[in-house]
Amino acid sequence: MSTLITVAPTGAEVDKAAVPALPVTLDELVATAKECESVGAAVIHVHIRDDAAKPTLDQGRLRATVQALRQETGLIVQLSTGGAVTDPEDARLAVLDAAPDMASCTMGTVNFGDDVFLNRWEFIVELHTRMRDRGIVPEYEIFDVGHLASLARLLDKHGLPAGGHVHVDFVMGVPGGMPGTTETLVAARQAMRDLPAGTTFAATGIGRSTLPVLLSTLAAGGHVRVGMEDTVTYAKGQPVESNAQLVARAAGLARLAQRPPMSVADARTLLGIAA
Ligand code: KMH
Ligand code: ZN
Repeated sequence: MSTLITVAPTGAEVDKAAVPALPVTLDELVATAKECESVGAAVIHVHIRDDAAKPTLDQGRLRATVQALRQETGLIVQLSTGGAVTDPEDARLAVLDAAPDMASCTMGTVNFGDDVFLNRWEFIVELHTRMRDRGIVPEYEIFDVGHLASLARLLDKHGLPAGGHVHVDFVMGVPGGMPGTTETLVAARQAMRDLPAGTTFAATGIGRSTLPVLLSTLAAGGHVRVGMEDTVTYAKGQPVESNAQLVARAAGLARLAQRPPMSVADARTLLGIAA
């Protein structure tokens, strides 16, 4: 099977002043998206920033972002409903009003460095249900192995998502979540046994776990997420120059693993997203 590459170019945590290459304006985001598409990305996981480069869930900006990415690229647009740790639930739910192809849905609360990334059960159910009602395909974000048990419970009680396919993303190496190691990746993959047959997984490693997780997930038959949301260091002492640099590296490794980057059309089919 080919490799689905998702790029997460911005995130909510990296500081533009410290990392000038971080795309924060709409123009920067669109330019990054085009470059990443040309080197193998099929999905873009989007957080947006305000004029001061701070994270925002502003409705007008979200809609303009979805529109621009659709106009300028063929990428599948996935909006983050995780936002920043300070974002309230109602604003995170309202992200869906911008009508993206996909949205993230984090499957539980986790310590997030010195902060708490709060995801109450009722909130998760509301996200899952609203997404299904609107035909938005979720990517279930798994920060800890127990989140897979919560996902099995969610699907058992509330049914399959829009499109009928279940896709999860292991976000590894967050201080407070599961470590970004091969052992943990294998444990998480095994813990998927209670999910519907055909469930697919991607993985991303934060910071220094980026490369171990990238190599492990390719070897384990998984898909990959890369981008400056997750790492701003390409190699020891070498800052990331661009998101496309990270996508190109992932695409090269995927080819080496005989699992070349998946086309957007194939990604749509896999994830159950209408063309
Ligand atoms: N920024 C983190 C608090 C997501 O996008 O869904 C949450 C996050 C997950 O990035
Ligand atoms: Zn995110």
